[in-house]
Amino acid sequence: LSQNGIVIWLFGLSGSGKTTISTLLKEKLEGEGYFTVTLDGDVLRTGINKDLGFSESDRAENIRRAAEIAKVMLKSNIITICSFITPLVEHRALAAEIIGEQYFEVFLDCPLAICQKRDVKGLYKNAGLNLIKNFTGVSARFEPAIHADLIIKTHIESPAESRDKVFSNIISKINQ
Ligand code: GGZ
Repeated sequence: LSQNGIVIWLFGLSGSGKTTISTLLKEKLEGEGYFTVTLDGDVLRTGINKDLGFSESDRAENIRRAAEIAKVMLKSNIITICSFITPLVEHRALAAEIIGEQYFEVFLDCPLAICQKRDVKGLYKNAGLNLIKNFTGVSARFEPAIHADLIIKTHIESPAESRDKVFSNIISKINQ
């Protein structure tokens, strides 16, 4: 592959747009001829991470495994787009440490109230009724970015605008 690998780590609340942006970005990168893989929390939790729940330590293990997979991809110059809530500063620090210099962190900064209103899967409703415990933003901590390479406000801009913003920020790093 003539491309340089990178790990684009999208984080933010459930409903902040991680999967949407990830899918759009993968399509765009593939359209331009770059080999791209996506890793999604929701998906990994049905397979390799199905033994994990949502305590802070299980989330850390979820992130650790995902980051280790992304690191393997990186060795083969693959572009990996990771979508995980990654709620705590220490979770992001763990991913950054495992992946190293090709880690590119993107915060999907969308207010909780808007994520709750979107509620695509009805999870916030159930979390509010206490049918789901430890739900991020409702009954589990979420720490906003203190360091992020890029911050995207998905409640203000369109998914295509957000995708283009990420794309233009990483393109020079994969063409080096
Ligand atoms: C947060 C939960 C929970 C709880 C189930 N808290 O929006 P979704 O549904 O499709 O994606 C969310 C996904 C979060 O998994 P991650 O691996 O990204 O989380 S973390 O990085 O914190 O490990 C959500 C669903 O799982 N989900 N229960 N209690 N999200």
